Amino acid sequence: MKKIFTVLVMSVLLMACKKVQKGEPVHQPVDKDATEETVKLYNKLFALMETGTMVGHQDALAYGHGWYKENGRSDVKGVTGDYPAVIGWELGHVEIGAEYNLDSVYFSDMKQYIKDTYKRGGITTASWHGDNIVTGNTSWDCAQDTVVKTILPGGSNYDKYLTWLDRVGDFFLDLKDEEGKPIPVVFRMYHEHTGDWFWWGSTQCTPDEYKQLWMMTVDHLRNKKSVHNLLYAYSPSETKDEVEFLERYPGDEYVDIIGYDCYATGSDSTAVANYKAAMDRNLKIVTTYAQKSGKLPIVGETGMEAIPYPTYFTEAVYPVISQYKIGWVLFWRNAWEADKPQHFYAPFAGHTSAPDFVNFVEKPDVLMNKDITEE
Ligand code: BMA
Repeated sequence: MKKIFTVLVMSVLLMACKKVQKGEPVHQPVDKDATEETVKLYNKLFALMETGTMVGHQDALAYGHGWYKENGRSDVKGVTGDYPAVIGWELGHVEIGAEYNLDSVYFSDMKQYIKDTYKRGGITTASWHGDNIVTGNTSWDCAQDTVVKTILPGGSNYDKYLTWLDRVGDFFLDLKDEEGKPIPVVFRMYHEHTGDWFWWGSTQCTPDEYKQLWMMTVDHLRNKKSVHNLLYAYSPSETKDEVEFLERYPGDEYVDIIGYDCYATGSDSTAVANYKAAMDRNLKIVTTYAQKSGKLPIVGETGMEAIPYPTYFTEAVYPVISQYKIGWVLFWRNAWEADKPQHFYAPFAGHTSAPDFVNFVEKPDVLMNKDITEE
């Protein structure tokens, strides 16, 4: 409640500082026809950022460590008693018309989870590991490097790719609240593109081709498909400086939210020190550019696989993120698959890092679902 009050006060102050007319939003998404709820969400994100950083978790409601599809369950909730404020979803395979995504989450269930989240006052973000349209393999297939070129206007896969974008657009258009209004979502597409492991990555296309891919996607979704419930998030993997961060940036007219993906590799104090340094450097890059451009800074994806360092959250994450104003930090998924027992990034009940995670979410400037809703 205290946090909500602060959010309200900060929103009022923000409006006053910028001398806006009553009713005029301070922050306008790049889609000039964005729905009222989308504009509202964008402004809410800026206001919330003044009070703290929201906790996000990928696929939080669909499954977790050792379970799949249990109504109302979430590993984060099992540990802390509350849902994460931000929930991430993965659209991979929606483009080919599949019933479920590449991690076996049915799109029909995903739509319901997104509706539930919105009703609860939570925030939804979506990533998209779309298939390689040339080979029909996954997004990690980098066997040859002309995929993006074939997708761009004039390319051999251009028409087919538009049908893929249509399916992505249809998914977003289908997200409606109880009154039938479109639910606003943050679309974090073509992510980690400064790395070289996706078909849209740094060795697979030129900076210009990447920018064209991004702009073509936004233009198609908003102009041709009339999808107006999206905020667009740009999230490379970690970069060394602003020049690298912006090398493939499609421009301020095409991006609402900027962030980066950064993981801790290893399990000891050296791993933690390296991670903290990388997080600090990248937070500086995104918050500095966010200030200049008026965008919202976030951490698109992060985590330490299997959390072998029991105080990772309060020792590695919190001391760094608390130095900056950012919208959220999203921890990657807790795999349900039996063959991936070590693939988890948030604790589940009984894990050695669970008490530390509780301490983390109890910090006054770390926000969970209850901290951003009115109840
Ligand atoms: C990766 C891993 C994969 C998963 C993919 C898309 O980082 O978690 O197991 O399929 O993301 O969610």
